[in-house]
Amino acid sequence: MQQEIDIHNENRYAGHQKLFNFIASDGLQSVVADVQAIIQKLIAFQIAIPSWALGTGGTRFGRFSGGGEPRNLEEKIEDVGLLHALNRSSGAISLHIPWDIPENPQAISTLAAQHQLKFDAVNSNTFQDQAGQTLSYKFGSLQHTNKEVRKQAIAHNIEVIKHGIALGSESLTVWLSDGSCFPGQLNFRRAFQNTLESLQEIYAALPENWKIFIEYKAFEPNFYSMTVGDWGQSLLYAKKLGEKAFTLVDLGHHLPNANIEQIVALLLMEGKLAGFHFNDSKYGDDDLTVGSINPYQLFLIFNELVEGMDARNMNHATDLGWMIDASHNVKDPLEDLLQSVEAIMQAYAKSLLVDRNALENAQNENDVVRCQEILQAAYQTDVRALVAEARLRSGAALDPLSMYRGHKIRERLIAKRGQKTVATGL
Ligand SMILES: [Mn+2]
Repeated sequence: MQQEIDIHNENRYAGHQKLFNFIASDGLQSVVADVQAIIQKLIAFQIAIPSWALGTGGTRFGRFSGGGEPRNLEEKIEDVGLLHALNRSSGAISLHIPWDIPENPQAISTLAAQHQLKFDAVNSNTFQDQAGQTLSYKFGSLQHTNKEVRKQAIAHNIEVIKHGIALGSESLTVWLSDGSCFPGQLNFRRAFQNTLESLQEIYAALPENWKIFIEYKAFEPNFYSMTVGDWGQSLLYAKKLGEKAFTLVDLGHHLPNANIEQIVALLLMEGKLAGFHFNDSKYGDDDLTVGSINPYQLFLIFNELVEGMDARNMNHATDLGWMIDASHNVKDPLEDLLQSVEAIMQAYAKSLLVDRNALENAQNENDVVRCQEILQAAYQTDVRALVAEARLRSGAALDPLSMYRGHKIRERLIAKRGQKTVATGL
């Protein structure tokens, strides 16, 4: 693969060089920026890929499989390895248990290391019943009125932690579908208390260096109440649990028009922001390609992230967990993930261009017009050549998507795996 990438880059080098020289010399005049420092930050930035995004997603109406989807955990790791070889920005995979139970952790670790991949957060699943499961999660898991169901869900989460330890993962993400569909169904206070007590037992099982991420979601699959429905509820749990507990923000898990950038700024200020599930949406939890609907919002979120992390002297690349959580039914999942990673890198690069001192001065002077000009000068800068230069320097392809298509990678996967394949969990 590396040889093919080198040829691809040689063929595109002259064109890229022209664009990069322009942005490095003239293109950034409207903003204050240290080009070399930005490129180093872009090279260091890695976005984890979830194991469930590698197959074509579906809706409750149906699923239209693509060909050559990964059939098992090994092939999922190969797919992420492929993405990482193309962009050098996808250096981690996030596993979902029980969809991806590593039967042989040693072999799985070795395979991941061959692709230079790390294991990001492990994800538990108490939102569906598995074959042979004793008790049902139909009416919730950690919140359940029946203590035996809660115990089963707690045991599952502890099991997930054990799988994670075996692979070198260092965090557990808990997303609960718990809630109620109709008024009167649930005593909110009791549901919260049950959930908190259950989380406390899971928290007690965390290794010393681990974190637990509490992901919230406004609605679906429950449509009247969600027991971890918004960032306030998640923060309550995280604060009550202790210093290893954090809030995880999934962009699609808000009500329409929520000011996510403000939520992010305040969680960071409180030291309780764990990380991100990136996606985009027009209506709800649409799970669309990152940056496909509202790239300006994505930039504004990154603007708050960079400002907030710098204020706390945090390492952009390692102090928060960055992950894509998207899936849908009309694109090649690998092409979609390449687009998502590119959108994230561009938003991050633009946020690094914001003239922080000028913005602070303008804010202090209440010069609203100037504030907007400063933000938009960064946002409107074409940073594609900067991101491509970071890829070039890290050994990735200048244009990952065209390389993926030009080398007929999907066709090769179909030839190897077959036309009709279904990824576990889908
Ligand atoms: Mn998510």
